[in-house]
Amino acid sequence: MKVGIIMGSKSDWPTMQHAAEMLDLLNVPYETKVVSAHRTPHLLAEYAESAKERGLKVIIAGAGGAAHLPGMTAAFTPLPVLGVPVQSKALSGQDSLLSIVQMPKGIAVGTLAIGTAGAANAGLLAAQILATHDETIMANIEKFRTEQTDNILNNPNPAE
Ligand code: RP5
Repeated sequence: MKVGIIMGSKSDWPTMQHAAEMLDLLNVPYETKVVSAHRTPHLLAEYAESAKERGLKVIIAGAGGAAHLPGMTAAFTPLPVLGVPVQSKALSGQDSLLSIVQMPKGIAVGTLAIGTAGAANAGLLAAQILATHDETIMANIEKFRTEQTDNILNNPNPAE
């Protein structure tokens, strides 16, 4: 597996499945797992500390509310970590976003948009990181981008 997709709860899956779907589309192998910074802190440490040795290249971490999972994962691994703020019920994901984005200098998390767009783009960005050293994935990304552009250019009428 090249990408690890982790999330704080099963309830995050409807959001995080969009990261998995993007990786499926681009033919990038990944694994998925529930790992909670607060409810399973030892599992988080074990997962992040072993990720590089297990061959993962990028980790996507999604969480909502007091969303410490991406930052704590980044603290335990030198791999790039992409954080997805899950849209919370109480504060619509503003809490998740601010929890993930305001990392202290020295430990980096690449923070995506709140919700499903952020999850899909996390999958895309993970593939783009891998594509710097993988021509097959690069070709898949370029095909995806061309099709996306052509789809708009070939369907310009919004009322149709
Ligand atoms: C976070 O708390 C999870 O990432 C999830 O977004 C949120 C709510 O979790 P559940 O109470 O639905 O399990 O840790």
